[in-house]
Amino acid sequence: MYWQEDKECMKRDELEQLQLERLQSTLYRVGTHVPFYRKKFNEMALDYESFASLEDIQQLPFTVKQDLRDSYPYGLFAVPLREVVRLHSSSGTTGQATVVGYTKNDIKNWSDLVARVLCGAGLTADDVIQIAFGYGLFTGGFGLHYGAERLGASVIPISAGNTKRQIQIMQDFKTTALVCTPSYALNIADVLFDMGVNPAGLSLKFGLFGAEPWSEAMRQEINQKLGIRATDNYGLSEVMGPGVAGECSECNGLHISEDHFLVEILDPDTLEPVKEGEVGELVITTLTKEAFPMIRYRTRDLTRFMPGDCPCGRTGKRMHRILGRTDDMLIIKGVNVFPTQIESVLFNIDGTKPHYRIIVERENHQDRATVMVEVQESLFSDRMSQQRELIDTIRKQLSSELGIGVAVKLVEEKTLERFEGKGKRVIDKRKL
Ligand code: DLL
Repeated sequence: MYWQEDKECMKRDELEQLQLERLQSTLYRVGTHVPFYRKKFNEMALDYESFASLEDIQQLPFTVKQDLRDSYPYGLFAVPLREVVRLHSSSGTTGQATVVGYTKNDIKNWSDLVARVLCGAGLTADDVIQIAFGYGLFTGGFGLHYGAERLGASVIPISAGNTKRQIQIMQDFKTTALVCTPSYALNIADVLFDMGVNPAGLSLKFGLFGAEPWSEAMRQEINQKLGIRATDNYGLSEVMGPGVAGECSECNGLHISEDHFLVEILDPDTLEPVKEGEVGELVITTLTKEAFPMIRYRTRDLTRFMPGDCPCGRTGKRMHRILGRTDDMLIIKGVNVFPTQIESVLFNIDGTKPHYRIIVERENHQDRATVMVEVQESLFSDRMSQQRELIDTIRKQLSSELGIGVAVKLVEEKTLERFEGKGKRVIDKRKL
């Protein structure tokens, strides 16, 4: 049930003591080995050696994506390259790519932390895990792979894409757990249906999905279509990759591996901690990373801490599934809108399919948002009035959820592009 019970179920005071010790050694590591942090600490006349409490973290400077770009490729590494055994890179869809590195020990910790997530979701050495994340510079494939091997499961390193083959392998190899993005899981479920494969005939029991935001409604859709229990797991290359946090089988928030990551939730404007339980930006400080330690990395991901204890017995803080990113947040007609809000509404309306796009344009200084959503084939051959009724229902529900009016366009099934990795559902054509 636990991968490392002694760490996952630590008493709070013991955990905080461990965090403090690890924070002190991380600060020493970066203060002596990373010129970027040394300079910052000097400029602030920061005496990190006198750090006596975790609260002192609030004195520390932040690190942002641009700092990683400015230090490209190896400027933020805290060890010489000969100690680095692995390099990964984030794709850099916006701007220059960034590079992250791992020592042997980092890889060991990473494997353990991913094994924790897998174990928490209910997987054991008896499982056959199909890893349909891209293998390569993206941390998803290799990260999950090493964790799954660490667990002792049988790993199928199929990588992303070639969906029909995924299904063939799933049938032949009797895959019990599918690991990929939630978008790709939906894509696989649709192809399964098109191929006439009954999911009940598969051995699939678990789905471990992450790497992009998804809604509770999308989870239900995937669970039902694939006949599995899907759990969410979170991570980012800058602080490690997958394995930072994951849901256990209670599906009641993501358990954060706090013995390796110090997490804060801050108001993205004031950079002060939010009030208890409020939504804010997740900021992460690594506590054990050797090659690439990060101090107060601003993830841009929005979440909140979940109240209460989890019946599973893990004691670390839990975070709510990611609600969106500060940079994914659309401001339409001055109102903040997250794509996952739109997704939740669409998934709960009969007749629509779980495939949509959000298009935002600006005309005569006015924002206009259009939601394109695929609908059941039968609706297109049906009376126009039925289509109009559906458009009306979607429009009303969206405007009550979002507080703004949006246009709705129904499109035929399979007209919108499908995803094999992270989905891209927002097209913002405004030149802001
Ligand atoms: O996506 C690491 C990962 C791989 C996590 C596989 C889980 C599974 P990056 O490519 O650096 O790393 O992207 C990190 O993806 O800041 C979030 O915005 C988003 N993200 C990751 N996991 C989740 C999740 C990997 N479970 C960025 N829910 C992060 C929502 C997620 N967003």
